[in-house]
Amino acid sequence: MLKYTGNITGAGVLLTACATVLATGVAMTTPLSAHEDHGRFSAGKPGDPNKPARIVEVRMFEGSGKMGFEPARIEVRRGEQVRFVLHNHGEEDHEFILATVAENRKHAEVMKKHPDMEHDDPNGKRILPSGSGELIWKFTKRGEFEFACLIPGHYEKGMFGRIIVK
Ligand SMILES: [Cu+2]
Repeated sequence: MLKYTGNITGAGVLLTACATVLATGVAMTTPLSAHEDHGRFSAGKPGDPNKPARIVEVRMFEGSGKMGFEPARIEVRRGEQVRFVLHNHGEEDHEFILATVAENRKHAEVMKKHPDMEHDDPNGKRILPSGSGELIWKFTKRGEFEFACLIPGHYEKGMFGRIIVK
């Protein structure tokens, strides 16, 4: 068991299907206790489906040159577990990847080189057109995080949103 007794800097490592994405340069100033972080996910940890969760419905859409999520800003409390219910209202695949802004931007660059990469990870899901899916997450750290679709071209068209953990 790793134990962090002080602040860590640049230790948020996102391990997904593309393990090449490192969160170097991501400064985290929140002290972490031993059970809150295993160094794997920056935005908290995978949720427990057997525990209560607040349900947040998120719509994915596209149209008139834009793509996005509705809502694009979600506030949660530290320690809160959220069941994201994702609905793809578009005609293309979309993804919901939960990480820091810096991680998602790096991850998006990797996706440009590997456009056929698909995600089905604790912090990321791909949803087919007219499909839906769920992602349960426990937010263990205060701060600002991001959910984004990293399919090439989608992020640039506005497909990202913020999660504020208070
Ligand atoms: Cu998308």
